[in-house]
Amino acid sequence: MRVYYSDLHSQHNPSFEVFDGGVQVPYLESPGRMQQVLAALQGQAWVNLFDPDDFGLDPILAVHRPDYVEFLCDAFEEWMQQTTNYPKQALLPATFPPRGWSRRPKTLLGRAGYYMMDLSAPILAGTYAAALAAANCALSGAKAITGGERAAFALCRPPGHHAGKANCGGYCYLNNAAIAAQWLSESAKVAILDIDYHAGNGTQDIFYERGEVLTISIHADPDFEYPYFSGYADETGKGDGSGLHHNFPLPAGTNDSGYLTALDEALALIQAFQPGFLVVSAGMDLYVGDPLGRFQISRQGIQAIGARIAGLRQPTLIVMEGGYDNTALGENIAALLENFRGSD
Ligand code: SP5
Ligand code: ZN
Repeated sequence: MRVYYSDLHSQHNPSFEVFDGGVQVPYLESPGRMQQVLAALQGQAWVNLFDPDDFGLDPILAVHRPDYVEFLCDAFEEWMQQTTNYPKQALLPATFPPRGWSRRPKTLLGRAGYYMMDLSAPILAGTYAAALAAANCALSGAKAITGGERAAFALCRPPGHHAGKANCGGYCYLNNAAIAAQWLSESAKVAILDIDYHAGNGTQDIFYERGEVLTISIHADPDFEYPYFSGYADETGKGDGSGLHHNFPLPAGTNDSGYLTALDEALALIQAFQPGFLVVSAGMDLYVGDPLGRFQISRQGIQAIGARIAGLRQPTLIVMEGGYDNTALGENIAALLENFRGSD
């Protein structure tokens, strides 16, 4: 299987994040995550590692608003040019607009508040380059499956599924899976299946009113879990996208059998849609040991999830999203991918 990976992610290395209650903790979405996955995959005879190709900005601008991409590109340099009476590390605002305030301010901190949904996507010197490289990994994997590969894995960091048309948040800046899916949709219908523990609010936002891409997310119920404001069962698409988005909110403590029941329903929807390509947003924070998750999915459960998705027999791009139990992350990804090996 072709695996796409770029070292550029390591330049994006925030030192802290803010948990609920205002507690600062070390940033969970760390460069070390990739080392764990690489270590596990390099031990597999069926894995071939590649650098991504550069697809330029067009496929990114097909899902993200141009003013947002320009902000991501320029923000850190602008931040460095500002004079402050406090130390400047990452660009991270502390003021956010209430509902209904749609004005886009001129000041950098105003724009940062406008484009960020929370405090977990700070912008550092290497953030934009890392986000671009991750998007190129997803696009390169997409290109591989249009070329006849049975499956490809995009080892993306930073992750993407919380990034919407014009927002970052939840460790995400550019929506790698959405960018790849939109690119693939020029050749055939596409389905995105998001198995990250958290609702894929960014992917939902991007495709909500679009007809070419079916989007499905299985996740912790936003009634108790981040991202709180999106991912409910009654959000099913609008306009051209009407009926083409499905959320499966699940309770805390969901185990393998509960999860696989929801997954089977999701797979039936994909089968009925008859896509030409499948994109999987693969967050491993559904694993029982995850520090951010409250599901009870075992390693065997993850392997079963992979086997059932592979059973659709669609050309499949698997895109790395979350997963924060670093000691288990690599083996979890290997278990997920195992059933997508080609017929060699
Ligand atoms: C890509 C991805 O998985 N992003 C997830 C971002 C989640 N951020 C919210 C963190 C909420 C922290 N709750 C503390 C629970 C500690 N047991
Ligand atoms: Zn997640």
